[in-house]
Formats: sequence, C-alpha cells, structure tokens
Amino acid sequence: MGWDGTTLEDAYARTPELSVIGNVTTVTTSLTPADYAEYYVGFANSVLWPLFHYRLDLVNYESGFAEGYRRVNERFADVIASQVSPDDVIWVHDYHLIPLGAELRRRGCANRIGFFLHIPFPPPDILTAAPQSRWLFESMLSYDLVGFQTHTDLGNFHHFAEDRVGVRLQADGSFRIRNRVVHAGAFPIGIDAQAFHAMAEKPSNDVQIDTMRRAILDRKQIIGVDRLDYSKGLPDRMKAFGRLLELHPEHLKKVTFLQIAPPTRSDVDAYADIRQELEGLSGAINGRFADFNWTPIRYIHRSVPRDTLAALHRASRVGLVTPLRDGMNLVAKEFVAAQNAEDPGVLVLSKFAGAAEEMREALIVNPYDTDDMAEKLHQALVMPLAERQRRHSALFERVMTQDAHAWQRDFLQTLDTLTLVEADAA
Ligand code: GDG
Repeated sequence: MGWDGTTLEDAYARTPELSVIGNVTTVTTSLTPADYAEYYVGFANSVLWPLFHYRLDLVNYESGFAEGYRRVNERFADVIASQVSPDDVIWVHDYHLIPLGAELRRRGCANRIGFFLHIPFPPPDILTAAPQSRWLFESMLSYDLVGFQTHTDLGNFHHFAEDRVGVRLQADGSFRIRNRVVHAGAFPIGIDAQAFHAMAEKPSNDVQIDTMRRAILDRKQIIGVDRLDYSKGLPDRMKAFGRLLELHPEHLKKVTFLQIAPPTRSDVDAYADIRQELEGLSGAINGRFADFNWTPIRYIHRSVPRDTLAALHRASRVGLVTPLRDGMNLVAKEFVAAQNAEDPGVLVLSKFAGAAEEMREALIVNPYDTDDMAEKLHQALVMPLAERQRRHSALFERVMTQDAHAWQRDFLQTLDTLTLVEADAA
C-alpha cells in the first residue's frame, strides 16, 4: 500500500484504488498538495533524510512539516486498517512511515507488524536534533520487529533506547516497554543478484561498440551510478578522479570516468545546489585534462535503462561507490554481480556505506579524503588479475547468496516466529 504519486485537492474524498499485478494486489491513494509539501518534500526529505544521513547542516524544518507527516501516516493507517484481515502480516518500509505502526495500533490493529529502515539510523546526539525525536523513537516501539541495514545502525538504536529513554535491553536484543515486547535486528538488504548478473551478460549493440572502442584504445572505464543526492558524495568523487590524473599522469588518455546520476527530489533546494556544483566540477576537470580525442569525465544526468546499466558495470574496470553516508548501497552489490569472473573489475567502496560492513574485500576508502580515494583508484586500475579474481570471488559469493530473496525470507521468518509475550505476563 502506498502513495500513487499524484496530488489532488480532494485526495481524501476519493476511494483508494485497488490494482492486481500478478499475484500482488496493490492499494494506492493520492495525497493533497499540502501533504506533498509538508509530508514528502518537508518532513520526510528536508528533515528526516538529511538528519538520518548525519547532515544537520541541511535540515530545513518549517512549522507544519511534522503535522503533515503525522496526518499522512494517519491517512495511510486508515486505508490499511480498512483492508487487513486479522492474520495478515504487515511490513512497513522506511523513514516516510515511522509512525504508521503506532497509528495502526491506535486503530486496534493487533497483527504482527514489522518495520525496516532503508537508511542509516543516526547516533543519539544527532537524532535528538530532530523535532519530535522522542515521539519518533517511541513510535518505533509499536512494531514487533524493527530491522536495520547494519550493526552500527542497530547499535545506535540500542544507545538511544538505553541512554535517552531508559529502556533496558534484554539478553535476546529485545526491549520490554509498557505491555509490549519489541525486537530489533540487523538485516542487510541484498539485490536480485541472479537477474542482474544475467542482464549484464547480454550487452546491447551500443554498449558492445563502446566497449570495443575502449579496448582498441587500451582505455579503462571507471563507473559511478547514483541518484543525484548529496549523500552520495559525488563532488568529492569527481575531485578524487581529478586528483588521480594529477598524481598519476600515466592514466591520462588511458582512463575515463562515466558517472550516471539521474535527477531526484528536485523540489528540495539542496538537490538543485548539488546539481550545479557537479556540473561545474565535471566541466572544470574536463576543461583542464581533456584532449581533442579524449574526454576524461562523461556525466549523464538522466536515468539509464537497467539492462544497459548492468552491461556498463560489466564493461568497467572500477566501480566507484563513495557515499558520505548510505544505509546499504545497492550499486556496490550490482557492480559485483555484473562482473565477468574471469576478468573482474574492482570495487572501490566508502567506509560509510552500510555495504562496507559486509564487503570487506573491496578497496575501502574514506570519501572525505581526496588523496586516499585517488590512490585507491590507482591501486584498482593497476591491480593484477589474480588479486582482482580473489577479491571478486569472495564478494560475488556473498552477493549471490545473501540476495534480496534471502533478506526478505530472513526478515519475514524472524517476524513470523517471534514470541509476542506480553511484558506483564513475563
Ligand atoms: C535507499 C538507501 C539502500 C540508479 N540510477 C539508475 C538506476 N539506479 C538504481 C541503482 C540501484 C538503485 O537505483 C539505487 O539504490 P541505492 O541502494 O544505491 O540507493 P538509494 O536509492 O539511496 O536507496 C540505500 C536502498 O534504499 C535499499 O535499501 O541501499 O542505502 O539510501 O538499484 O541501480 N536504475 C536505472 N537507471 C538509472 O539511471 N534503471
């Protein structure tokens, strides 16, 4: 169940729409323009997104945002409450919907309800900067199971509960609060690895021609794929590429950097700023290093079809994934899944991506340290085949087995088998 992406003044007067796609029935509802401004652009993407990515400097809180957030969650709860049967399991996703579980409980919903946070959960000192931080946190205690991407996020949740709310953590990782037991765990998300791998093996003619051209010119490709979001560290990454060309001029004309960065949330000011910065930087680096027959950076501010992306990953020697902070980062896993095991590319990964907790065989970088990124890029470009294969096979094994299906099974099985003891009875 979710928002259908439209805004209408009379959204609440309309009946939610049911559609059937295969064996899935979806229920969607419209939002009002005020909901869009206060809930989606406002509280979700101008307060929670920057704050949960440790960017207090970008938080823009206006009165009305929190109320809009509450209102839309109430609306969603009304729609769901009208649809669920008593034996349904409810799985709520992400920061837009933190209070949804509490709203459902208020409507008498006794179903098993799980919540998964796709983005980081910040340390207590940062979370307390959120207007209504205590309310947000307490809302999370209405779920039976709360899932995070990493152990770091889970640890931050535990700290907030113990230090700021005074709830005591049990030996099994659960909390007892009022008459409820809340379980929390780390459930690192995966990708549909098999499908992505298969896609990468079938490049279109365009991608094949581009790859052959590069092979003839003995050029390697570095690839980055990210929504154009300030959390992804794109300007720092471009600077690191420029620094690589400065420190290691042997790569001049021998490497190109392809950055795909489709637009996103362009109604939020911080996103327009990052776009301008990136266009300036790519222009400056190209102006400084390019030659009549070589453009160092190819920057695409558009969405590229998924099968083309997969083939482009496979055709690249280096996957450059350097967010300043990221819940997981699926692109890191997609890059690994797309590679040819006989001649694999190297993943250069930020230590602040959730994926770094599992993907130890990548070259791990500090995205705030331009020289470190430039040197690791160099190391990746000159890495011998045997070392590339060794690193890749360990990463590939994990990406293929701990995929999206395993993640879904793991979370739902955990939710399904929890013993929901009432604290008073325990
Ligand atoms: C959030 C969390 C967490 C990107 N450009 C194009 C395109 N993409 C696809 C990628 C990838 C997805 O979008 C992006 O996923 P990420 O995980 O990298 O990042 P977020 O969008 O920020 O996702 C993140 C994730 O939720 C899951 O829990 O990992 O930490 O922030 O699949 O390939 N896809 C197509 N064209 C593009 O131009 N087709």
